[in-house]
Amino acid sequence: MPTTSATAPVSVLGLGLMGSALAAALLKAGHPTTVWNRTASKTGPLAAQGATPADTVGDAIGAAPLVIVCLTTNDDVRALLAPEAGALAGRTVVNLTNGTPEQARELARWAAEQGVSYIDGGIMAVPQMIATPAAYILCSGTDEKAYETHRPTLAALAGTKWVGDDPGAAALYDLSLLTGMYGMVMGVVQAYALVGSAGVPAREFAPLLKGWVGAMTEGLVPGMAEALDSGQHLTDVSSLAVNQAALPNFLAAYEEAGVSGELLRPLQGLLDRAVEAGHGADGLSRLVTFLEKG
Ligand code: FVH
Repeated sequence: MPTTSATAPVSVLGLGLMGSALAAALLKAGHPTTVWNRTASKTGPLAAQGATPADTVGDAIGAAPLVIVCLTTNDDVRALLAPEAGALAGRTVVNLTNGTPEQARELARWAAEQGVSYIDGGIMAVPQMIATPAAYILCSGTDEKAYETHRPTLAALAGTKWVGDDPGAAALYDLSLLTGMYGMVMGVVQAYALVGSAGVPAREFAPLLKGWVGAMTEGLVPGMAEALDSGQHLTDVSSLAVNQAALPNFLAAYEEAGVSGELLRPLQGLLDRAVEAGHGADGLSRLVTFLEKG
């Protein structure tokens, strides 16, 4: 993990599961850390670790040149920061709240109007991963210099990846990565439901499922990228036609087992459309082009 300048003060607004983990990591790295949360009692455990609880948002903002925000939604962020424009002027906000690219751009426009440096971030970690080598934070915005200035402080939380000067870029990458995660998680949920319907203990099935999902992801992710970038979707792995023919078996098996097929059923329509359009010999990468609205 990159080194961090432990003397740089920082303020954290929002002490939910993630905000608390971020503040704790900053404290552990030696940063003087001021914390604020709407429900003030959540500052207690961090104060015990050395944080300074602020009575008001304005006090927290005034305590550091770098203000990290991690709330539930960007509407919450906007509502919290809008009355604090004066206090924020000249400081840098790193917003690690989940949101859309357009929300990030809007916040960046608002911040620029107030003389605030705005960096949008996407945390690729759960709270328990903060300050471990597996965690990283995607960052983007129009002020790369501010990012470079505060990068050593952010390094106390996770590695950082700058993904460009479009403030929406971090959210785009974040949501795309989380999309991949949700697809995988939903597949795992469906698999446990099906196998569990026959009384197979989840713990017994877990090693098989883990190995299979891992092996599939290993080849599929780079293979699909190759097909998409080259436009060569013909496959010798597994054609859309053969997947189209097999999918009804999955849906029928769920029915037989008394398990809902709602997670996978939409795939049938997508496969049908692609095969009917003459792409039966192509691989699954072709489906990406059928999701594009154009
Ligand atoms: N937890 C995770 O694994 C993921 C990892 C990736 C990033 N996400 C995003 O991080 C944001 C916060 O998530 P969280 O897990 O910390 O969420 P909570 O524990 O529910 O805490 C929410 C905090 O937001 C405060 N809050 C909500 N609305 C307002 C508001 N209108 N004004 C001020 N603060 C607000 C809330 O305050 P309180 O309820 O304690 O008073 C919490 O501090 C989120 O975008 C994830 O998608 C986490």
